[in-house]
Amino acid sequence: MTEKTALITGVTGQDGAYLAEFLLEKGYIVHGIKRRSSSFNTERVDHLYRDPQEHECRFFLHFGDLTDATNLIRLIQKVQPDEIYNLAAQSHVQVSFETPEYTANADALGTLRLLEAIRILSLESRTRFYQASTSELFGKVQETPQRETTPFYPRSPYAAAKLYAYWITVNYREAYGIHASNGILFNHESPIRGETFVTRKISRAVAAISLGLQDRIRLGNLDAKRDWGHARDYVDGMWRIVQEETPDDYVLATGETHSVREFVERAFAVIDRSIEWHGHGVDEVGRCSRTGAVLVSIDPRYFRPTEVDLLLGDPTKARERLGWRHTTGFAELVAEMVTSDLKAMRVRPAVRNET
Ligand code: NDP
Ligand code: GDR
Repeated sequence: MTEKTALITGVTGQDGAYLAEFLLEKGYIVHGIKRRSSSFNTERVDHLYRDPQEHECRFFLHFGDLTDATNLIRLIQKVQPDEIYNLAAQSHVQVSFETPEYTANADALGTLRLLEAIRILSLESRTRFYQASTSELFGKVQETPQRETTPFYPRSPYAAAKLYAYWITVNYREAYGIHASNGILFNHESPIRGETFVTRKISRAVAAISLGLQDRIRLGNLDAKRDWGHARDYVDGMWRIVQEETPDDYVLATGETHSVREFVERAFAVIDRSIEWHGHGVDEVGRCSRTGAVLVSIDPRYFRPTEVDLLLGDPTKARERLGWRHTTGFAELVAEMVTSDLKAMRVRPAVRNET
């Protein structure tokens, strides 16, 4: 069998890093697109990097951006990928309310630019395409558990942009015969999750509080419920979707849901600390709880103009057709994230808690 070549957009993100590692282990040549940044932004993939001059080098990074069509066309022409995984996105829901136009440009039009590049370069029958679609498409609850046939109702500029990306992927599959598929992935986390998503914000706070670097955590909506899995499992699912003979759209989820409050409780249980919950408007002066419990305060800054209250996925189609199922459960995920942050923070103490 000839060696396959994959191109990953968003390779410097959580999923990009796990996927690059997964594909390299499978013997792929992996090309990733990274953005120019004024500070280092390749920390998650540095361990995979080799000097391109080295004989055995199979991992390559290129500068690029989803908002730059000429760059994408040139890169795809150069790499001639068998598979493109479009993971790049402005992926923060709350930030999308602040930067709606940019989010649409990168997340919606960026997807179109990649699909057009495939057409322009006449790669329709060679290059398979994976689109990182999201459970945020389901938004306002129409049905639970949510499955491939559940109607979409986006609740943020991010979700609206991803809705366009979802449908343009379906349309290019139907119109031009491109092997293009959507993975509708529910939340998935890991020790390398971005620090401003709620799970990692909590696991880092637990570590900082445990080491005496911080004495409280401020959060938004504690009642939101999410179907949280481990990113390692989900990149395996992405690959399985692309290997199917017929392109299609699949939900990847654990089939279990938990509230943000439950995540907090389980995370502090790892360090055996009790919690004192404070509603918003509580005095900010008396900071340490008299009981020695950890303070969790509600901060309206983290509320969203429109919220997604409940996500719970039904991964039956993926299980039956792809043989995919998650392997890491909720408790194990929380413990892994907290333990990893405790270890990291002992070496490099750090407190930063915006967004
Ligand atoms: P991250 O935010 O960790 O990574 C996003 C990646 O996209 C980063 O590499 C980022 O680069 C890159 N990026 C952002 N904007 C651009 C741009 N304009 N041009 C090129 N690259 C860009 O996200 P995740 O790894 O968590 O998610 C991967 C994908 O899956 C995203 O599309 C996300 O929306 C989607 N998704 C994620 C889920 C999850 O629970 N994690 C669930 C469902 C879908 P940089 O490092 O420079 O910021
Ligand atoms: P989400 O993830 O919006 O589901 O999108 P996030 O972790 O940001 O929020 C989950 C829930 O927690 C509530 N919340 C807070 N969220 C953040 N970030 N910070 C807080 O302090 C806080 N307090 C409470 C939120 O309101 C929300 O209900 C993620 C991203 O990875 C998307 O790219 C992806 O598409 C979806 O998951 C599936």
